[in-house]
Amino acid sequence: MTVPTSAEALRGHAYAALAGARARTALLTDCVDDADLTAQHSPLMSPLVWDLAHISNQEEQWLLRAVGGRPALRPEIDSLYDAFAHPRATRPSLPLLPPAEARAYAAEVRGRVLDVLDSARLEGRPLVDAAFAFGMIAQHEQQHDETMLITHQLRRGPAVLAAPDPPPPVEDPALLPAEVRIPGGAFLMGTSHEDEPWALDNERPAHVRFVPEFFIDTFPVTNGAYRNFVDAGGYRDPRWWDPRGWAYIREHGTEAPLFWRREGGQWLRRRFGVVEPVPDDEPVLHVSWYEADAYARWAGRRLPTEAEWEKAARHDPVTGRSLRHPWGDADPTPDHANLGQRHLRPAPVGSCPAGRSPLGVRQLMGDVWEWTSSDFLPYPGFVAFPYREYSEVFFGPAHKVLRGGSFAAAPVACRGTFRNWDLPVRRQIFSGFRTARDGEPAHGGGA
Ligand code: AVJ
Ligand code: FE
Repeated sequence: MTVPTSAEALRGHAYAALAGARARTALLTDCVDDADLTAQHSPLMSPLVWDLAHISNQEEQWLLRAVGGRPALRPEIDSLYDAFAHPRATRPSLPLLPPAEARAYAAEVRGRVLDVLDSARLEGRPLVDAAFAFGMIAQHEQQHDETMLITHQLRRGPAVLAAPDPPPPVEDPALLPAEVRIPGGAFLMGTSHEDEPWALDNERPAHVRFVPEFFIDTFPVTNGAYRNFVDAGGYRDPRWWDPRGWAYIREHGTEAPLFWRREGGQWLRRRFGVVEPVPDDEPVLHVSWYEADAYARWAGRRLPTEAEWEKAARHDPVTGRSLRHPWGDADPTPDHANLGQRHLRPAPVGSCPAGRSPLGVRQLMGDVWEWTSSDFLPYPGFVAFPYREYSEVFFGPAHKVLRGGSFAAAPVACRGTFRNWDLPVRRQIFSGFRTARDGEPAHGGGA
């Protein structure tokens, strides 16, 4: 989102971002009872009550203690909510704050944080630094809200969340080219705090990248297209798979995206407590990097690199500028992208044509996080900020980059430069992908 520069506007902006995150946290935690909040719905996830107090503990550490210079409110619980001290699977056995206490703690921290935000102390510090901390914490809460929505999807039992379906598609994908040519050349990748005051450390610094000509899918890969891969025996043919992915699907008996099952010749899926036929025209959801990579190979294509994805999303060939979002510099509206948990599913392909990139690539933001072929690595000149554990400790070949944001990603935590990452086996996340291919090789001599 566009971050204003005057102190007063900045204060209002930070206030709105914090309030928006808290409204969503309440939505996700008020709809279930205490037993549900403290239960572990999957060993991949924390109990919801852990996320709830972790959000506020981070807020206390950064906004009350670091920015506000206030004394610690509850230093004794810091280690309980340290994500590095306790793997998710072990969190239910910790002496966590019970739901009522976690909520009281959250309210207490927030009250004092708003006091810090109002107070003169903010003025005395470099505005961008202090403002960044508020933006970072609002984004952190929204990221955990997406994590909690994943927990809801893994939770068994009747539906507790509801949202209207996205409107029908505007464009007919069959009338558009299936892929878009991205011309070879340099573009500016990443961003700076001058252009994007709330950019996280891994998005910085902006730097020039040369990207050779390539072609990229106009839309994310749909369920219908992915089903052809499944029905063609794609999960039984090692030719398509990275050997580590092949070993993993053999070991786990994987034969379709997570939450899919075949019944009477039809593919059904479970989505937030409801079982429904898999809709053909929706971007495929809940696939691992290995599944995305195997589909691409089967289709005679490959995943885009992270630089290719960002160039397809941000490069304006007329001005040579890199835009904040595919559609330009304006904050997202519902016409641009399916973001922010307004719907509990990706929008069908052909939705949100106003959100297309200058080169004509559709639905890059929102709907599904898109796997790229790239490892999560620092940009040249990277500096960890404000703490190594946000990005730096995850750099390396173990994690693959996802781009674009899902239907569950909040606008405040989503932009053309935003980088997400996960292990290549993970598929409980709201992940999909699109494919790419190399451009024509440059010809020597003549022409
Ligand atoms: C950026 C989504 C990979 O959830 O692990 C939350 C965000 N970092 N708390 C994650 C995050 C610290 C992170 N991802
Ligand atoms: Fe966190």
